[in-house]
Amino acid sequence: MNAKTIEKNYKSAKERYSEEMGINTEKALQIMQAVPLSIHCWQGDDVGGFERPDSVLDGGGLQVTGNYPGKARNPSELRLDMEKAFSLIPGRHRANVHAIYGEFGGKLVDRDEIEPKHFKGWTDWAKSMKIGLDFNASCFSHANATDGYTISSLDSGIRKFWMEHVQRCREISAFMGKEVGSACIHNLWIPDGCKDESVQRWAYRSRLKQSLDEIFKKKHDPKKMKDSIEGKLFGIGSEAFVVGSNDFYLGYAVKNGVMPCMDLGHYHPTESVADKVSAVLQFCQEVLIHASRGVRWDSDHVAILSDELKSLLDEIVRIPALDRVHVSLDYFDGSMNRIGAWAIGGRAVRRAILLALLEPTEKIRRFDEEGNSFGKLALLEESKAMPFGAVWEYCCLKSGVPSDGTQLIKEVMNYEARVQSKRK
Ligand SMILES: [Mn+2]
Repeated sequence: MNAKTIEKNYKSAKERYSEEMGINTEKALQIMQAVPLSIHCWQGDDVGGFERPDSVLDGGGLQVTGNYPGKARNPSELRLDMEKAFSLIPGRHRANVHAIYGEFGGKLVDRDEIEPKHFKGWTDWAKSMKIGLDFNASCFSHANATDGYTISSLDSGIRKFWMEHVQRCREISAFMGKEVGSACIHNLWIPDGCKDESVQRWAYRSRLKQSLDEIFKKKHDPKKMKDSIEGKLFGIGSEAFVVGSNDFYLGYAVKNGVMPCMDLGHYHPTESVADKVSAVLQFCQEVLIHASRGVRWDSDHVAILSDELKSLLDEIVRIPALDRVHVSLDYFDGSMNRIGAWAIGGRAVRRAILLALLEPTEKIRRFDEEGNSFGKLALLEESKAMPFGAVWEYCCLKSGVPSDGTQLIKEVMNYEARVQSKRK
């Protein structure tokens, strides 16, 4: 669509939102674009990382499916691809990095040996891009994780190895936050659990608690880094028992003042993360959201504008808690163009935020308080037919990102032909 039509459509949409819903679209766009969205680096190379030249996942709870050509093979390709993805999503971005993405100069630096200097490439890049960074310990795809346990392991040597890794990752996070001038969120997810019945749930969980206590003993300046912990229902190889369950981490988070991380794929399929936000924020100052999409299970499909994502952002905006909820993408799909996968997920989150901000919440609330259930439901329904698309397209136009599907697909396919297809 041409710029003139987009401007014209926006003008009429703006008037309708203002007159019928009492909503200022300019203000909504301003707020939506200011919300930082953390883009995960691991979509770009199927969670391969740069530890070894032949980096492939070797178990430990993660499975990436698909073998679409053109994945990033080194740090400069990955960052170039991320820059391309950023250019397709409106708003303020951050980059989310896993520990296996350090730059080790061709040497094997084990997980318990990594240092801030291995991530200088990322901080230099983030500074040049004027974006924030987030970070994650990588407690998987390693010889010390093959039996399925890391910091809750029975083996004290294994526990020590992974605790050292996580502590170093927290140091690196503080370094990143200091370098880029924005607090880095360090998220901890561990695969610990087992395939079949466990008679040792208590022992594993009490070891996990001890390990976390040890890890979090060292306090970091919250202006430089913040901690989050991510629970899960089950994973591949941990179908029967996951040590770090939702209940475990929520309890730990509340008691110890760390952030819980809620991943849209980490709950029972009928459980709603949207419903959890207003509960968890009564007791936790901040939460981290991992925008993913489970298809029947935690399958890490590309986030789309699903009812689940939409109602989650509705809730966050209604509270209002956009300043207490951090949102990151977290999925990996190797079956399609990887930049396209980033763009779809990032645009979906942005759209969900914008849709939430365009909801006439105050009017709906008034009906609710007057006991007019019909009015409440009618306005919720009718607001779905408002010209949201015109506001979105205008936002994309003004941000210099593709405003429609034709343009988006063309951009991605051109980059694939020009850059990704040359990677053999
Ligand atoms: Mn996650």
